[in-house]
Amino acid sequence: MLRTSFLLASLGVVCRAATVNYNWDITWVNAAPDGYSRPVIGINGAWPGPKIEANVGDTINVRVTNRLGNETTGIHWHGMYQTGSGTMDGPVRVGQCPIFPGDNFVYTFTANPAGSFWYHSHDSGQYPDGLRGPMVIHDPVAEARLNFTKEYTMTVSDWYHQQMPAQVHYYLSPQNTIDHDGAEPIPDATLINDKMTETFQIQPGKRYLIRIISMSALAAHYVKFDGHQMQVVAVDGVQVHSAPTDTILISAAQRYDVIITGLADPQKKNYAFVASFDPDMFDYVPTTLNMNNDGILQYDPTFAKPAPIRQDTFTGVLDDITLVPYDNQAIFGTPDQTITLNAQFKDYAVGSRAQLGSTPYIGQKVPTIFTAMTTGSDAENPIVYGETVNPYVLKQGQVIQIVLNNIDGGGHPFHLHGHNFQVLSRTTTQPWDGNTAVFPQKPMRRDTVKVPGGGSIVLRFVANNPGVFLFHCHIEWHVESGLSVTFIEAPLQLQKIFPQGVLGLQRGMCKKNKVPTDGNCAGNTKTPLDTSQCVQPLAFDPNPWGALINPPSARRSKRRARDALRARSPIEGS
Ligand SMILES: *[C@@H]1O[C@H](CO)[C@@H](O)[C@H](O)[C@H]1NC(C)=O
Ligand SMILES: *[C@@H]1O[C@H](CO)[C@@H](O)[C@H](O)[C@H]1NC(C)=O
Ligand SMILES: [Cu+2]
Repeated sequence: MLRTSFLLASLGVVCRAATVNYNWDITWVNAAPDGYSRPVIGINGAWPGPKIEANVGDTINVRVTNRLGNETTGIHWHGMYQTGSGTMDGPVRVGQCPIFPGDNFVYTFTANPAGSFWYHSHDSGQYPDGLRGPMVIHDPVAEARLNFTKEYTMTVSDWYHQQMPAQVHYYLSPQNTIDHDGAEPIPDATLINDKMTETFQIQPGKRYLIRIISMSALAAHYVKFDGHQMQVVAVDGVQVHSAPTDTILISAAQRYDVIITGLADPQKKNYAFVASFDPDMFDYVPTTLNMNNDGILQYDPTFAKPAPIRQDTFTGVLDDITLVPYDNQAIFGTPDQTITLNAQFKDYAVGSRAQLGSTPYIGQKVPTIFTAMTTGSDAENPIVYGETVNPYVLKQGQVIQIVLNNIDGGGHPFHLHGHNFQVLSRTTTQPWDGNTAVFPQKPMRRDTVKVPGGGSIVLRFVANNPGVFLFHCHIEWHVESGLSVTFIEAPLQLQKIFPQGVLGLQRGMCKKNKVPTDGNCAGNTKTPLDTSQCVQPLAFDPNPWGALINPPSARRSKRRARDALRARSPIEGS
């Protein structure tokens, strides 16, 4: 209560905060969004799941009961800061133990910041099986300024016919290395709002806010509205000075809030819009794959249906790095700590794996946040977390700079939990050259940024949010193959601010399911620096899921430049 009022005061919000409650049973249901019926993970017997809506500063409670019977779960509230509520962030084995079948857990967190977000399972590559949905946190002041008549939510996603457990099993297997050079399964459809044709009602001269939210597992989408320019007003919950564009390219987990204005004279026509797959990450483009999902801006149902937008290449695509935040926040000063990360894929006997830190990410026996909470002053020593979680300890209040070089040929969207970050530089063909003179003075901020194939990105943020936060590629396949590192942010402060009651609840749930919650990565409370019993690097589970249903036939990989780049010598870390 005290914490909430303090937060509201610091946000300058005058209206009183409400509590928004959701009660979710996570269940299997059948759905056929593209005409192909399959089991999907629904909420309260329905799919797609509900949209979460609240005002900034509200308390959101979501009681999640796992009624799947045969899978664990855990839900991440993508983009929420989770200040002082670290075990509510959701990633399993990082911020909590899994919610086992039959168990329930109440996520309680403050709706902060405002903007367009989404929720999704953060357990075992599960969200592409349907457990994801939009989340909108309203800021009445910002929305009044934008002066729109109505808002629409527009989720874009890729969709698979096969279930994730079998696909992840195949993707990580040596067979996939042989068949496809470790390539990702190609989706079967692209969805807008979890269906094939979405219609937005539009009136001449009126302004509409469209919250474009990518819930993709793999593919980025080009989004374009025929005859209507977009004004980009926010990215990933960060308001920006309005910027016009004809086309956006939205990667997995990113969000763009755009204003479109109804034409004064629509000339007795309705207008098409499209979400079109960017094939960058596709091993090949199947001839049967419909790359487009067509929507309609409808002025009048009696006007003719528009011809769909069909483009092989999209031009006039917004470069997000040119955006300027509405609050004009200045570039954070000289970094106190620079973390250099190289994103790369390697083939092992068990199959292809990815790594961002010193090893492919593999979760430890003790969820990382519990190690941070229970190892006293040793929590500041990265050793206690286990090498396989790629732990980086951040000091309270320091300016952290991330330099990420992408050794892979594909573009990857990197996401930081618990923060948004300033984006200072992006190169498309080479590692960062160290030139800080080109950094913008009021850099764009967001929480998920695309790093081009073979290129680099430089980010800064302030370690002002004690907690345990993942930094990872948001392509779900790459999460499973290990493209993650863990930031343990101000662990001693975390130990002080974290509510013991909440910790107790979590502990109870873990203990019941025999997940240790105390001590180092192996649950060693006596000698936390002894990590010999922890999961060691390259301890891959070669068979994380069951057998594959209908394995894709072997075909020659048409892998792009990735092979060539992989052969290139790795860039030295700092
Ligand atoms: C769990 O059960 C559902 C519903 O019967 C099924 O479709 C799914 O494949 C099962 N998952 C696993 C991992 O066995
Ligand atoms: C708000 O938008 C409407 C168009 O929908 C416009 O007519 C009006 O002038 C705008 N108001 C302000 C204060 O900008
Ligand atoms: Cu990736």
